[in-house]
Amino acid sequence: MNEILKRLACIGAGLAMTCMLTQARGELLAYEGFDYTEGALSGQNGGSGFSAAWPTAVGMTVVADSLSHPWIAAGSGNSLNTAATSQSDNFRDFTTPMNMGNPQTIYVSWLLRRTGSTLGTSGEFSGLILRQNAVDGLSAAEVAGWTVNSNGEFPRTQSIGANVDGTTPYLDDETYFVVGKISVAASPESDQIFMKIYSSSDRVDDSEPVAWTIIGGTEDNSQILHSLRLHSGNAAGFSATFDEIRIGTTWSDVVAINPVHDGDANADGMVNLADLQILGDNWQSTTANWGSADFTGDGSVNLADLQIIGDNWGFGAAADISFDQALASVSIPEPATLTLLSLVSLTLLHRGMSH
Ligand SMILES: [Ca+2]
Ligand SMILES: [Ca+2]
Ligand SMILES: [Ca+2]
Repeated sequence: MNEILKRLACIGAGLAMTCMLTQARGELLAYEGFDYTEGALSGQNGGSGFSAAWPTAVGMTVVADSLSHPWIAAGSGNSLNTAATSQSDNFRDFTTPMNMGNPQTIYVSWLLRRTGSTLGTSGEFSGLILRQNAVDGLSAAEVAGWTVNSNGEFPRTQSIGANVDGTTPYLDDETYFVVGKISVAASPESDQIFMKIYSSSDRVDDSEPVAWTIIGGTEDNSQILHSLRLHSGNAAGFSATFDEIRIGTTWSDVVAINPVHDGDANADGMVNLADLQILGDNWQSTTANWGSADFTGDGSVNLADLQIIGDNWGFGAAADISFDQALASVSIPEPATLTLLSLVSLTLLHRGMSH
């Protein structure tokens, strides 16, 4: 289908926005959604961009269901769990090695969920690494890694000669969407690695953010990426689950946004009392994220966020009570209650109240 026909079809289907997003996305260099039967990963051969099946490895098991994140389009198949009495480790070659010898940027993303870790305990790492194989006279090299530091909880960027750790640990039983970037500049020794981590409460950026969770040091990463390595530690009771691995050359290649509706703090598809209660619980917080009712993305929960709930009140299901009834019933700490009630009396929220 040519582009004009495709656009007409999209508009005809009432899916213009979806189609535009699809058109804006480039081609993935590799994808692994673990769309395999449950059981050992060894010998499974799917996804795209890989030259052969997963090799034999200990402790790598395909488990039921994909991981999911509220802001990311649903994945396919199952997911990969790593738990072993010795380190879980596996490598899979790309069909076409990625040459980082020229100005080039590679993005990766995946979903990660860790279980059974204890702060400060070693052996609880879990990482995704792009590596140069020892072929054609090249030395094996771990070119770019997005892993967990030796304490087992803090995210880490790993590149040629430099590790940089983040300051906020991964939490157990939380599904994170992780985006990594490795950028090779035209000038030698100024290549850089980046890492952005979104908890299930964070709004995922639909375009590349200025602020990253970790920005690595500068070094020379001009290498050839032949393979993907997944690994995970062997601490007792610890396991990591990986899913929906994407590798591409742009942010939008690897970030397939599925936006949560404005005002829907708990991402359940409705804007109602539960969301307003979350806003009340976090009123005037300055360290908030989407899941704590900061819909504007400025880190603060204030009138602008309340206005967004009001504007979207009742989305997804018929509201059981009006917005003004909801405001009166929700528990919001003093003096916020008075502030809110006075705002209501000023009818600043008239759009929401009319529902
Ligand atoms: Ca999957
Ligand atoms: Ca909701
Ligand atoms: Ca805000």
